[in-house]
Amino acid sequence: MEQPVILVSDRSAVRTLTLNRESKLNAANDDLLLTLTDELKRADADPSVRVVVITGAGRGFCAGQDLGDVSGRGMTFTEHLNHTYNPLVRTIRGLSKPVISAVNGVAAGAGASLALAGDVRLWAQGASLIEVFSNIALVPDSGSTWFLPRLVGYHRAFELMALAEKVRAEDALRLGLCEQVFPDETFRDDVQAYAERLATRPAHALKLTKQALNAALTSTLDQALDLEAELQQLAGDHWEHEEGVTAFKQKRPAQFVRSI
Ligand code: LHQ
Repeated sequence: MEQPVILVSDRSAVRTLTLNRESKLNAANDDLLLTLTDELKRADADPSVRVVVITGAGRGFCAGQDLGDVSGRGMTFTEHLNHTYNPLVRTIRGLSKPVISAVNGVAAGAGASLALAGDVRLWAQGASLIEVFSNIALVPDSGSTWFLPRLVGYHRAFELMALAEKVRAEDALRLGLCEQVFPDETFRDDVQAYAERLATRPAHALKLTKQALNAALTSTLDQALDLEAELQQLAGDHWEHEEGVTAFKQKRPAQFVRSI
């Protein structure tokens, strides 16, 4: 029987979506990309899920487009990106819940974009990222040209893209491409523990925070101040805010998870 391209598992309000084409370092075909996008939307709509983790099976995170699966599809490059990768990246950034890119191994090409797209990026010690596109004379896509210069500046982004050099975990941490690096041996448990901690945070406030940050990346200060004022009203009117203030006054931890 054929293996599912995306494995779905739930533990303690954390949904883990595992790219599952291990023998090809989870290189992406259309099935994988469309299924991953669908699963993200399902996770967003499921009230039992508070955090989503995207990771890879085996030793790779994602080697980008499956180069054995690109010809004869009858789609132009533009159509292909608009049909598969672009909706996926938009879904990740637009999800109302935090998405963790749990980079367990090599992330190359569009896989590197996927590694950068999460709200939180957690890496295994042995993971690496390669803007590999120029090796096959393509332009970085799936958001890489947007994410990378915002993280490392124009010039370092250009160098990484032009030379397709491998960025290892300790450099990724230094450059701001990830938030945490965990040992390979304990990586999956460490990611789960991190995700469970994130899942205890106020979900509604984090949804609005994500909205504000995403908008601020392309807005003026004036626009950001206006949006903050608008979103703060929504946060302030929510029960999470009342609970946070009450817990503070009662000198106890706030309880932001309510049974559904
Ligand atoms: C692969 C792949 C792969 C198939 C490893 N495909 N099999 C968007 C729209 C339209 C068209 C084009 O592209 C895009 C966006 C993109 O993502 S373009 C970039 C596409 N990706 C690449 O060019 C990466 C190609 N792979 C590599 O450079 C290396 O495999 C990396 C650096 C990722 C890992 O190197 P190693 O750790 O040395 O592993 P390996 O090369 O031995 O790969 C292991 C296996 O995985 C091997 O198969 P085999 O049967 O020989 O064991 C590879 O053929 C297979 N594989 N990437 N993208």
